[in-house]
Amino acid sequence: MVGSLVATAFWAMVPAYVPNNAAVLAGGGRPIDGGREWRGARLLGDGKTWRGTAVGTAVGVLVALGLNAVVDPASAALGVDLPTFELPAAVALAFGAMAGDVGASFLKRRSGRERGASFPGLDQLDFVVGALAAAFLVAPAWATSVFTLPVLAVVVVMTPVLHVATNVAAYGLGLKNEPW
Ligand code: CTP
Ligand code: K
Ligand code: MG
Repeated sequence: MVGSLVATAFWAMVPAYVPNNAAVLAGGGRPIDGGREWRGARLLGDGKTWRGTAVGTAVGVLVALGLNAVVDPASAALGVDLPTFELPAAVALAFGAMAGDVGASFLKRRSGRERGASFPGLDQLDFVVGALAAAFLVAPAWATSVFTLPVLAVVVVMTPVLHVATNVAAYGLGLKNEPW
């Protein structure tokens, strides 16, 4: 029961988990805010680039399509009815995750935090809020059937744990400048 909830929650969120990590690898180039400032601080900062956002979104969508290709054997192996990603849902999860992260940077700059500064809570859940909001907006029937209340509860508890673990690993591997 709990195992199948965790499996469903993880599977359904993979297209939202992948983009931020892909952006770390792909980042660089022109910042989205073009260097502009607002009220004495950068609008978003150099950590939010067009390339990172585009590549992150694309990789998230491709991963969702890859999961679709193996949904039957994966469901059979786990004994869980895992969801197939409708294309609009896949795009919403991936782009929503990136947009949530961009929104968080906007809030970080408004609160005087420099690029790379941590904002506990926001750092771990910004992309979850963005991905889920976009999925429920763009593909409401799909999102409602996949993200039931128990699945949402698992997502909210599991994501920060996974996020902290991946970022510490990425920092350890020298891929990220900070362990958050
Ligand atoms: N990145 C990017 N575009 C994005 C998100 C991330 O290019 N939309 C890349 C940047 O190289 C960024 C790195 O991934 O520095 C790590 O992402 P993140 O931790 O979100 O950015 P920070 O540099 O910490 O900046 P901020 O304080 O604004 O979060
Ligand atoms: K971030
Ligand atoms: Mg950071």
